[in-house]
Amino acid sequence: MTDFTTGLTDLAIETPSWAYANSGTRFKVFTQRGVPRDPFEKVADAAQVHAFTGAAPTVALHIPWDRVSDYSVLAAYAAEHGVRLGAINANVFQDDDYLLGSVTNPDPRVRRKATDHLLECVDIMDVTGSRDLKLWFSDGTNYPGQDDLRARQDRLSEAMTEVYARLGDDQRVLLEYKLFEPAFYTTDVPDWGTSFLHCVALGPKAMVCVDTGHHAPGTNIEFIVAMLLRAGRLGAFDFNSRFYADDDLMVGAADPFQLFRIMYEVVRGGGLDPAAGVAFMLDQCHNIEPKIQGQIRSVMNVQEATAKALLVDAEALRAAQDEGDVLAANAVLMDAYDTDVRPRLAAWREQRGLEPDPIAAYKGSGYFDKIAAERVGGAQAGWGA
Ligand code: RM4
Ligand code: MN
Repeated sequence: MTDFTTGLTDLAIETPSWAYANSGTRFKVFTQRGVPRDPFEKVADAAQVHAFTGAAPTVALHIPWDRVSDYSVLAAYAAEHGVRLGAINANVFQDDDYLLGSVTNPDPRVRRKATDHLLECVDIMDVTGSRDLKLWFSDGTNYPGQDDLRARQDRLSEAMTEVYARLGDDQRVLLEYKLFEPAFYTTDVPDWGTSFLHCVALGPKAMVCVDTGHHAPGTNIEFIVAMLLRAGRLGAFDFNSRFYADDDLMVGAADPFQLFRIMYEVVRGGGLDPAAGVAFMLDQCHNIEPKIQGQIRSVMNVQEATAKALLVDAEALRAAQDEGDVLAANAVLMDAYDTDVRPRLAAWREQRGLEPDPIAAYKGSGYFDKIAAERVGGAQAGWGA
């Protein structure tokens, strides 16, 4: 088991470029002051989250949302701001051609176009130095009989095989699953089992991405985490919080206890060790709250859950489990969960030359007033929904 300080120091949380942009629901995208107009401004905002937390050294890009003419310039800009470019998220869900799917579309022309986009994303990774290509497909069907479910799996496999062959030695593909939405009858990668089967068929550089918002209510996510870590296939998390469906709210907001249980299984399975290759990413949108503060709060929530998980007395737990002492074993876990870790986290920050309260420090920095004044004119980045 990892010790407390090493575990916390190893924990690196990647923030998503899209969290800094305007977002909303299918009813309305609200605009906020100071929102980035281009990927450079998104990276600058992500750098603020890292500056105040010391725990968010990378920022994920979404292509084409974050298309730039020269990715080496964006990578250099990130480095100047103290962060690195992280996972490349391929977007094959916002083009009219994808009405009936992207890589599983019945039309070979559309499949070719989607696969070419994925390959282009690997080209971008070569320039940015990103390790991970993250794939989430909105593909699926709305009506029974609409398409052949098995043929769609074959098409998915064909595209993934082509992309996998294009990966460099140190690059990986992360396959994300989601129960439903936007397809409502079948989704082509609806669950971890489907993702896992494709990953195993592809090879060791294919890993499963667990988006915490992509399960049916009541799903035991920590069990999935334990299984994937055990099989060496937990590639990444997309952290967020859900009350109902894919809410994309701040991680740990609805159920901090679930986040603790997930992080306990991560710790238990050695997933905090950087060598395990688990990427801890946020996949969130801040529709009504300030975005940079929302990201800082989210990083802190993951840190708090992790700190509690690291406090679980492994020896006492094992002893209680071996004795079959159900209540004692449960109490060991609850003791850790019930510990107020905020003073320890404040001390950890101070040891690293950071302010103990990142939100207060960010608010006092004047950064928001500066971007609100400077970022006037131009088109704010957003989902365009
Ligand atoms: C999807 C999925 C992907 C993310 C998009 C924005 O639901 O979670 O990870 O790229 O949303
Ligand atoms: Mn996601």
